[in-house]
Amino acid sequence: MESLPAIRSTLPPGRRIAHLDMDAFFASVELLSHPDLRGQPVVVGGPRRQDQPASGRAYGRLREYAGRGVATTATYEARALGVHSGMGLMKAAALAPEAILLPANFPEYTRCSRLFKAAVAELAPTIEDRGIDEIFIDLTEVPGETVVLAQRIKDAVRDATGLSCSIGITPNKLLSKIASELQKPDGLTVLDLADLPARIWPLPPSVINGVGPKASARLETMGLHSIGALAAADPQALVAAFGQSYGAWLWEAAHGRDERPLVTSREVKSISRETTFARDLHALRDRAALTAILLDLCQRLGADLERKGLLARTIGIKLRYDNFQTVTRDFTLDRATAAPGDIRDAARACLRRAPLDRPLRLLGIRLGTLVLPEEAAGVEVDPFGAEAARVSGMLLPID
Ligand code: TTP
Ligand code: MG
Ligand code: MG
Repeated sequence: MESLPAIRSTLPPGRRIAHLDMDAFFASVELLSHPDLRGQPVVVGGPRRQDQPASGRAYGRLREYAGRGVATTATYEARALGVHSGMGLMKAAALAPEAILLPANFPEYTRCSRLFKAAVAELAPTIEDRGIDEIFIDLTEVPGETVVLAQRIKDAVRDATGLSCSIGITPNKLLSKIASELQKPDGLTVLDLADLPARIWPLPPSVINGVGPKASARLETMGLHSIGALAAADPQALVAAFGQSYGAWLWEAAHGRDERPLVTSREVKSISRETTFARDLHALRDRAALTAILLDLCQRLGADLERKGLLARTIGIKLRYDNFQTVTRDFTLDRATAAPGDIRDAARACLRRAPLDRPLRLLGIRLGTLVLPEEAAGVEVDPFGAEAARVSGMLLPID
């Protein structure tokens, strides 16, 4: 073991933030079960698995595809032919007719996603989940030299999944997100602010997360084709063109400044309260009594959240029937809340999805996906990370 002072002396001043992104994620997962396709152009997308021809048939070629499906992703061999995520498969077929087309298998991608995140968490526990194939990792307090540590993380991901990833490490999330792309696939890029002029400024503004096609086009018309040009621009001109907040942010971003903390999941995973009734209650006949109990639970949970300074996004109910069978239902809101009224509405939505024909002995409410208010406010839009509002339910054995 290294001694603590030695470790400390290897830590650079400021933060050390990693962004890890899996390489050609869906396609790479497919290659794990189709190793014979390694080295070939492979595209994932199109028809659902159950609509595929019976097994035993050779893989489908892109040229045989007819339809309106799009590519979710493609191997780097297919990308070399011009195919990319989001491209219509007919267009992709024109570029890469001999490429193999595989249908998406989301459960398997989710399984691999959990595996790689768990492997990283063993080495560095402060992680922000950014979607199915990427995370930020705060390495500031993790002992070890940066490159050695990054390599250890890459090895752990490969051991856990058989997959490669790319990592960028810089003082903040903004730069790390850019850096992880710089040497894909299987990349490892460490940058500090002194590297900005050589490594970041030549890049187009569109590589900054938050600069979309519209802002990019506007910057083009202003003659600002690179991040360096943006950094050298008059910040007042940016504010005039983009408004105070976005204009100022653009200029700060071009200078590599970003103080945002990682948004990690909370230690407290859930808060719940439940009431066992004095006598069994029936959903219809005892509606008033049940409503009063429900409102009381919501009030108390609202107070629990307030005391802990947290907001909840997932609201679940638990019902136990007279035969001791237990049922749960949950509902994930698209924004976090601590308001008893929101909790009540979500709990009611859950109740409508539960069987209510037997007498009940217990009602419980559980709050999950707990966040701090500043995290809820700073939620960024990420189509692959965003958990869509969902309703789920399952039947539990007697507990
Ligand atoms: P990305 O990380 O954007 O792409 P990637 O992992 O395929 O390739 P790279 O090596 O450049 O990181 O997205 C992760 C997965 O999300 C991707 O494998 C498939 C899915 N995805 C879509 O379904 N549609 C899309 O438009 C994009 C961009 C990704
Ligand atoms: Mg990826
Ligand atoms: Mg990604």
